[in-house]
Amino acid sequence: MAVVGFDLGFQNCYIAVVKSGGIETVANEFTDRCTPAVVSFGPKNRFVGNAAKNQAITNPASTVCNFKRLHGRLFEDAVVQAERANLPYDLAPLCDGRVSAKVVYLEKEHQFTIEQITAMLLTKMKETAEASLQKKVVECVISIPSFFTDSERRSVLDAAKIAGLNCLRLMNDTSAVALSYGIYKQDLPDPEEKPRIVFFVDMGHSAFQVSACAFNKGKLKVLSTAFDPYLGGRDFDQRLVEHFCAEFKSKYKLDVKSRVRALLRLQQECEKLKKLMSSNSTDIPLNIECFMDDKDVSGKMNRAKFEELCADLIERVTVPLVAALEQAQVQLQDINAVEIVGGATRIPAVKAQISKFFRRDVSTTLNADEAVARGCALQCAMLSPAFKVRDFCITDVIPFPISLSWSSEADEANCHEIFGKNHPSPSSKVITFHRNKPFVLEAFYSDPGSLPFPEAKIGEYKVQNVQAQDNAEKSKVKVKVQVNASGIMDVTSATMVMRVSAADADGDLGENTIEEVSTQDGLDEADGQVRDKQFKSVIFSTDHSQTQGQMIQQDQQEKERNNAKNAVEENVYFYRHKLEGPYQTFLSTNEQQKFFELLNLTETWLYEEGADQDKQTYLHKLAEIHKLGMPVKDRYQESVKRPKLFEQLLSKI
Ligand code: ATP
Ligand code: K
Ligand code: MG
Repeated sequence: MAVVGFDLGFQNCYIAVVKSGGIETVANEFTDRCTPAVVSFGPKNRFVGNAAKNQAITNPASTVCNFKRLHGRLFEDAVVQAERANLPYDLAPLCDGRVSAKVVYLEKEHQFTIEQITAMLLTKMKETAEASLQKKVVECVISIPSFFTDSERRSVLDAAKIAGLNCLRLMNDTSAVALSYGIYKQDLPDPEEKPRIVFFVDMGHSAFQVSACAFNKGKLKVLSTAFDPYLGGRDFDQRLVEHFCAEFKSKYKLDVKSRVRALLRLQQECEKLKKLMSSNSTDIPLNIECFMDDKDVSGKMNRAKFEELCADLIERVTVPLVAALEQAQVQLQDINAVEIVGGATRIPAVKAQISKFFRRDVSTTLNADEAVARGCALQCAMLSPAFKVRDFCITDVIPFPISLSWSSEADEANCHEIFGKNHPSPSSKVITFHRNKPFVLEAFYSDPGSLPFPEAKIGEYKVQNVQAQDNAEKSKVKVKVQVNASGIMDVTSATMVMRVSAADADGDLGENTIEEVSTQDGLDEADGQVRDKQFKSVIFSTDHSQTQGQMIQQDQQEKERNNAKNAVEENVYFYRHKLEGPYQTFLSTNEQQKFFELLNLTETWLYEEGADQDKQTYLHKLAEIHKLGMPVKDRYQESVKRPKLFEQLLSKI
C-alpha cells in the first residue's frame, strides 16, 4: 500500500510519500515540488497545476484558482459573494444552492462543483505520487485548515472520493506540522513529566493559524487552536495592488481594475515584489511592459513603505496568538519553542510581530513549505498496516463548540452543548432519551459568531422506529454522537433498549443523560451494564448524505466517460505517431492507408458528433482502433524482442 500525504493549499499544494523508509516530498513533471492549486479549461483540454497557472492571464475566465475556501458553501453565502467579486472566473449556484465554477470547456459552458475542481487537482497530485512511487495510490491523508467546519470537511472528503482516493483522515494544517516536528524528537519528556510546549504558527496565502501543542514521549496533545481565516499572503499582495492602481491612475490615467488581464498581471508582479522585499530592504522597481493601451508602467516600493501600507494587517497577527495562549492556559515562560511555517511567515514584519508577542526568537527548523505534507504522509503511514511507525498518539481539537437540540415530549425545545470549545477529536458521547415515538435531533455550532462564516447548522438526524414498550412505558433510546479523527460530527448509532424486567426501571425517566465515552472505543455500545436488556437497533437518517452520494456516483460516471474519451484521443495520436515512425515497416501500404483513414475519421468524429457520447460509444471506437493497431504493435514488439533475445543468448555463450 502506498502512503501519501497531500497539503491542499489555497495557492500551493505539496505531496509527500514514504519511500525507502523515509518521508520524501515529490516533484512533478516540471521538477517542481509545488503544484499550484489551479485548474484551467480550454477549447480542447484541461490543464491542472503548473500548466494551468500558465493559462491564468491568457484564459482568465476559465482558469479556476483561489477556490479552496468555497468548499461546502452556498452560492448565496456572503463569504462566497465577497470572494466572487475578486475572481477572474464566475461562480454560479447549482440547483441545490451550492456554489460552482462557471467555465467554458470544449467550447461549451460548464458548471463544475468545487468538489469536482478539487478532485481534478487531487487526481493530478495522485498521478504525480504514483509516478514517483511506481504504484497505485488510493489511501492518503489530506490537510485542511483547523477552522474548517463540518460542511467544509465533508466537501473535501467528497472531492477525495471523486478523485478515487480513500482519505484515511483529514488533518489540521498545524497538527500535521506538529507531527513532523515531534515524531523525530528523541528527547521529549517522559509521559509523567511536564510536557514540552511548542506553538506552531502558519501563515499561508489565505489564512493564519496557530496551535499550542504539548509533547511527551510518544504523545502529542493539541491544547488550543486559533486563527484568522481571512489573513494571509494575498492580503499583503492586495495592499500593493491597491497602491499601484491608485498610482497608475494619477500617473498614467489608467483604470487598471477595468481590465481583468492587466489586474492579474499587476497582482502577479506585486506578489513577486512582496517576496523580493523579504530579503531586501532598499527600493525595488516594478516595471510592466505593454501594460494597458500599449503603455509601459513603472513604480517602486520598499520594505518600510510596504509595512506602512500593511500596518493593520501586521497588527492583526497578534489576535490569534493571544487567543491560542489564553485557551491553552500556559504562560509565555512555559513555552519551549515557537515554530513558524507557511510562505507568508517569510514577510519580515510578520515574523517580527510573532517574535515580539512571544518575546523570543522564532524557530524555522521545519521546511516552511513542505512540513504540512510531510506530517500528512507520516499520519498516513501511522494509519497504514503496511508500515511500522514509532507509536505516536495524537489528540487534536475542534475549535468550535457543538450543540444538539431536540424537542421534548411536551414539545419544548431542549438544547445541550455536547462538545465544548477546543474539545478533543476524536471523541464521542452517549445521550439517553426516553421516548415512545420517533424524534429528531439537530446538531449545530453553538457559537456562530466564532465561525469563519455564518452557518451554524451541521445536520439533522431522525431517530426512527422508536415505540413504547409492551407495558406502554417509554423506551430508553441511547444515541451516540461522535466527532471523528477528521473532525467530522455524526450521530453514529441509536439503540432502543427494551426492558425485560420491571426491576430494571432506574428512575431516570424523562431525564436526558449525557455520558462521556472513551475516545478510543469506536462504535462499541458505551453502556457497560448491559445485564438482561435486549437491544434493538434503531435506524436513523441524516440530511446530508444522500445527495452527495448521488453526486459522487455521477461524477464517477462522468469521469469514466471522460477517461474513455481521452483514451480514444490518446490512441489516435499514439498510433498516428507510431505509423509515421517505428511501425511503418510492419504493415502493407494498403493496411497503412486504411489505418490512417480510420484515425483521421475518428479524430474528426471526436470534435463533432463524438464530442459528447456515452462511455460505451467511446469504448467501441477504442476497440475499432485497437483491432487494427494491436496486430501491428505485436509484430513490432516481436521484432524488438528478437534481437534482444539474440543478444542474451550470445552473452550466455
Ligand atoms: P493556505 O495555507 O492559506 O491554504 P498555502 O498553503 O497555499 O495557503 P503557502 O504556500 O504556505 O500558502 O504560502 C503562500 C504565500 O506565501 C503566498 O502569499 C506567497 O506570496 C507567500 N510567500 C512565499 N514566499 C514568500 C517570501 N519570500 N516573502 C513573502 N511572502 C512569501
Ligand atoms: K502550502
Ligand atoms: Mg497552507
